[in-house]
Amino acid sequence: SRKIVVAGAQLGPIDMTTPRSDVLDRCFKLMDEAKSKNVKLIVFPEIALTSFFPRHLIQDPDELETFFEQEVEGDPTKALNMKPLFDKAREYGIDVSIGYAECADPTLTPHKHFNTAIYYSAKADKIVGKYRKVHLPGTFEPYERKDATNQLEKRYFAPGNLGFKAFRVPGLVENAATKSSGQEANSADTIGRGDPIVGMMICNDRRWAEAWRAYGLQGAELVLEGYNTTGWAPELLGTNPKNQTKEQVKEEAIFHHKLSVQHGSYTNACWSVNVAKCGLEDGKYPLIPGSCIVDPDGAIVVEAKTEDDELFVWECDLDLCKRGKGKVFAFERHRRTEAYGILVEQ
Ligand code: CDT
Repeated sequence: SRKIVVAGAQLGPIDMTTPRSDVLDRCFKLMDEAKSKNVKLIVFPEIALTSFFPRHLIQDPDELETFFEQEVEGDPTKALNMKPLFDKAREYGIDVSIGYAECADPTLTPHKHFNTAIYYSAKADKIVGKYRKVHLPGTFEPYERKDATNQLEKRYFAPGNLGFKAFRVPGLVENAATKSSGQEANSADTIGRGDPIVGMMICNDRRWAEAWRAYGLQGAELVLEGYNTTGWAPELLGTNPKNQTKEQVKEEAIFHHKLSVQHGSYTNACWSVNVAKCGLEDGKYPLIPGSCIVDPDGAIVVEAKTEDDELFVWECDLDLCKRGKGKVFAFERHRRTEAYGILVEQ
């Protein structure tokens, strides 16, 4: 059997002044609950430990730096603000995927920053997967409209430079025929067997078919995705006939979120775990909820019910990926790469 009990750890709002220690305490509560439910993998959102700071223009580099985490001795699990979380994961024997703002090269001026997610394997007791967000939304300069909510990811982060690299995770399923130390997704003949093949994406990436297909082509069975998505901002009102009210703006944002993750999971025959940071940050900036786990047929099997800290759990049977991977989306039989040149030429 290739079943894994997976949890999404949705986080409610985090304010600009909230100390990391408060956020960690909230994360620990969710990890305690996960342990009591026999969860093997817990997934936290994008930039999980702070407010979604790219909505603010922060001009003082020292202030900006306070939102970033730095590896210690080349190891993100030792990063000052994250170490307690990974110590807990080790103690509980639970794998953790989490998003954070990464200061990658503190020797450079300005520092090299990425919007990053990592995967900690309790079995290997190390990071076995790292992803840096490729699709950075928003602008470099703040919007001219004064009441707009900025999205300054292009200003604060470099585009991810690690590609979309799937990886195998050791120890998650019993009796895995194909063992691995977590580095490489294997060739087509071992897909659907052995250690699970996992991919990570971050927020805006989920809207891009290319990101999903890159993982699909590596046989990904489980895609982990955290997000911070604006649920309301004045500039979003009335941009089409269907969002004439505040409620409709939020509804539309949730619709596009679910559409993206359901389509991505279906067309690549993989599970996806989609985890929000949501609710009203700083009492002023709403982020959509909609955290959910999607099965390889594109159906939502479990969904968070609140806009606050909440654990949602599902036993994901990786063997359910076989139908799509073996038939409608058997890429090796049906893809027509000779017709796809335009995808990379433009
Ligand atoms: N964090 C992040 O990537 N947010 C973007 C907002 C873009 S506006 C639709 C997202 O794609 O959800």
